[in-house]
Amino acid sequence: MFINGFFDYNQVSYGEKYRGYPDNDQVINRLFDPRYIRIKVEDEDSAVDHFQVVNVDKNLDMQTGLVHELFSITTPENRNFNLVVESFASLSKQNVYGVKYAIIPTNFEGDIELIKLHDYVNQSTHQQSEDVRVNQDVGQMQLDFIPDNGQPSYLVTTFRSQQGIILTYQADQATDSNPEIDYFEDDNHHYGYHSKYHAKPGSQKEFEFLFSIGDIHPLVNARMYADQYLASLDNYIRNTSFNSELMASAQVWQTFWLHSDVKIDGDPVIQSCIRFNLFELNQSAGRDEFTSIPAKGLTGNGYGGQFFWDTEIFMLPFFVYTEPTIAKKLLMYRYHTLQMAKEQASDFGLEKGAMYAWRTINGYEASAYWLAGMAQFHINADIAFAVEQYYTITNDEDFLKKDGFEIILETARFWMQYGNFAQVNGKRHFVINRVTGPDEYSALVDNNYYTNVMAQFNLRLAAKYAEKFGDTDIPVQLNVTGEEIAEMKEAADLMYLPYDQEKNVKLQFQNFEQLPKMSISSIDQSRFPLLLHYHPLMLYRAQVNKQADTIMVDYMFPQGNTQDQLKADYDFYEPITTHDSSLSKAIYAIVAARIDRDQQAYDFFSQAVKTDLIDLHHNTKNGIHAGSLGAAWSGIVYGFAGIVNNADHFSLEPHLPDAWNCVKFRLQLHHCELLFTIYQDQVEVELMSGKGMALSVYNKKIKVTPEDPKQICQY
Ligand code: IFM
Repeated sequence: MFINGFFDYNQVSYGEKYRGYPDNDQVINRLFDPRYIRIKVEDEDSAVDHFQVVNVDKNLDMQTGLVHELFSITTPENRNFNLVVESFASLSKQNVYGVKYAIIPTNFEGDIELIKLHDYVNQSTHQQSEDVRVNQDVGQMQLDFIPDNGQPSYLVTTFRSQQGIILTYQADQATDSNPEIDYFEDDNHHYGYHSKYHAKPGSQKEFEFLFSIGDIHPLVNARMYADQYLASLDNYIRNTSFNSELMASAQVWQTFWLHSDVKIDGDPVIQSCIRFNLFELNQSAGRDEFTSIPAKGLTGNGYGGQFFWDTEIFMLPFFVYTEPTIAKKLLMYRYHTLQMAKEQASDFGLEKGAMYAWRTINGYEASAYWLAGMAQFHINADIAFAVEQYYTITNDEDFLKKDGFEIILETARFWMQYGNFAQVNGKRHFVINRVTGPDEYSALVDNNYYTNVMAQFNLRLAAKYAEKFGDTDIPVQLNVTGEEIAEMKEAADLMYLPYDQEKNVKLQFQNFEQLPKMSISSIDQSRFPLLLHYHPLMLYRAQVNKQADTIMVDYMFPQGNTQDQLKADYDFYEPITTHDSSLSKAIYAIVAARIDRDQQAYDFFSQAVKTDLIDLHHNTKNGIHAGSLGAAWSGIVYGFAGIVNNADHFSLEPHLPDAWNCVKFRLQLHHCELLFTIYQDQVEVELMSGKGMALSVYNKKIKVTPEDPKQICQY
């Protein structure tokens, strides 16, 4: 069990620790598995004896969120029984988790005792790995039972981060035909539930439990107000049942699917995969403004459960277009951590601006390998880009004024501080040297194309909104001056963007063309991902990409590029890209679709969308690849449906895969909800709510209004 934002620090030990290196890593805590159950059969005890457990079946019902598992269990004395475990994490009450057991003896009659007691905190997984992406460390937690509460209740506190949460759970007998369940205290003063009954072969008895899991509090508060917190937690699970909570949660899922589902006619495997992706995204997203989406969702502690640019660039588009309230909360997390970003900029030695952490939970940098970590300064512009994307699609002026603009301004200030004006080839330019771009097989380069384009965008946004809010008191509050804005505009206009005139390609960074090409096709399959088999410098010194880098620019800023330019970039970077990062293939799929490389688009997309279901990177055990799940949605919407969303116009240029008869999805745009049904040769757009809007399909203009809500457009 992972709780978003519940983490501990781990001291990082460095061989040589230079100034500014973070002292601590941040690691999401792995709590006990609430499905854990101890079963005694006559004199055999699952906690002591070796019960053989075979997982016969496991299903996730994505419509309701219910996980259904069937285990066949054999005791050392050959007693057989089936155990059915059903569980769900509630979406209607975010604190609630339900688990239900059914026990069915198959070959014996005898006494069965069920004990539901969780007296440990860190669920051990015995994972040993040399993989840098796996987090070996676990937080240190302490578990205290809260006595005499009438139901088992715990206070879990962390040692170093000084956080505390409270949990409690109740048992529900469901029907009178099920054995009674009693609350008990054992000799160690640990509290739990147990039930003992006499069972016959084929008889089925059920036991239900509802957990109520508290919010994260500072340790002192958690201890001091434990009783009060507990009382409010009790409210969530009092006078209710597993089934009622499951139904309530399923209803929320139903609403989610109504607005967010993607229906694909003609490709059942991809259909299931995309739904799994959307399900996981929705499960993992922080909704309290103080958490974001960990790179592994809430399914593993790979990458420490930390937040990266994955949220803003790869996952946020899905939320902005389908669940804008969640998108806003995710952006508010960045607003609430802006203060930390400013502190970081100042500690770093900059006079102004904000420097967001490359990877973090609490807002402070947790990356111990700064070359592929902190130096990925593009995160600042990525966040500003996300603010703009949210604003242009939702027109949430209030957010922009109160929070969004400040993020944009402070990140723009960072660029002015970190970059500088300089002469390049005899011309005055703004340059940003010594940065790491998205591709983690190069580091500390000069003028990374992606970074510079993003910084340019960030600077222009700051200038645009400083002018827009010029008549308000916002510029004064944020100390914005006319000179500052003029300088930002100049920097944006003079931004240096390296370009290879001979090959006609955007250069990943200055002097990239001087590096030797690494021949990926001649490398044995066993040596991928390269990061596990080569010294980083061997990769940094070569033309080899872990993931889309310059191609990110072609994905995010398609306007102003000719087809020839997109093709040249694609043909240059695709052969040197290993896609060792799960964030790569969906992006290549989008650009491939735009340049009519239909088969490649489909191949890249179908691998990206299946990333975790086929365990593409052989590491799903450490958690899902949340960014890739989000990028797969973008693959459909930006790639196959071909949407392009400028601030002032929305258009579609579909490239549907041959196998698909049609794809259907809804988007929320400018307070309207539109249902798109895209066939091989026509697009149907239906206004589901809102005042209506104009858009275009391959340059043909259409308009949907409440009076005329449905338009069909051939292409
Ligand atoms: O943010 C990514 C990065 O782009 C590639 N390495 C893994 C990170 C977390 O997913």
